[in-house]
Amino acid sequence: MKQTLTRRMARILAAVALGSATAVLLTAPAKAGPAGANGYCFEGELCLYRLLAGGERVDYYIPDSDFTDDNYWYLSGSTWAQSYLTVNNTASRAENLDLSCSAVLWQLVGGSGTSVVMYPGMRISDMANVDFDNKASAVTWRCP
Ligand SMILES: [Ca+2]
Ligand SMILES: [Ca+2]
Repeated sequence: MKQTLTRRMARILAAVALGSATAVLLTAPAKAGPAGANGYCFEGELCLYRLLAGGERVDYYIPDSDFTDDNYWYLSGSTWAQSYLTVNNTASRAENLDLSCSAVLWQLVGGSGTSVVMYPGMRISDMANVDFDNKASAVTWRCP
């Protein structure tokens, strides 16, 4: 329970940090990518993949209502670098590496339309199996 609350607080703090960062960056060039994304997929994150095997990926730790301003990361040598490829409507594989919260993928920007609930630790090796290939446009989280 404590861990869950701590995690939820971390999400809230990250969202607040994102809000202030956005305000500061209003006059600067937009930097594509969800808050905290770096191409590395760690516990607590939702990892989306563009292809069924290998290829580009992107990691989400907090809610993101719009994938159109998020870019994938690709393996450059031994490190992940930002790709020009946009996440919106292109993800074909997904892993929820959060072991206590469910990630909900949404068909439409803003978090509406059809959705797919990814329970803690759940992996979908082919989003076509749940009729969601190249559809994801937003993510929210449900924590116990
Ligand atoms: Ca976004
Ligand atoms: Ca979509």
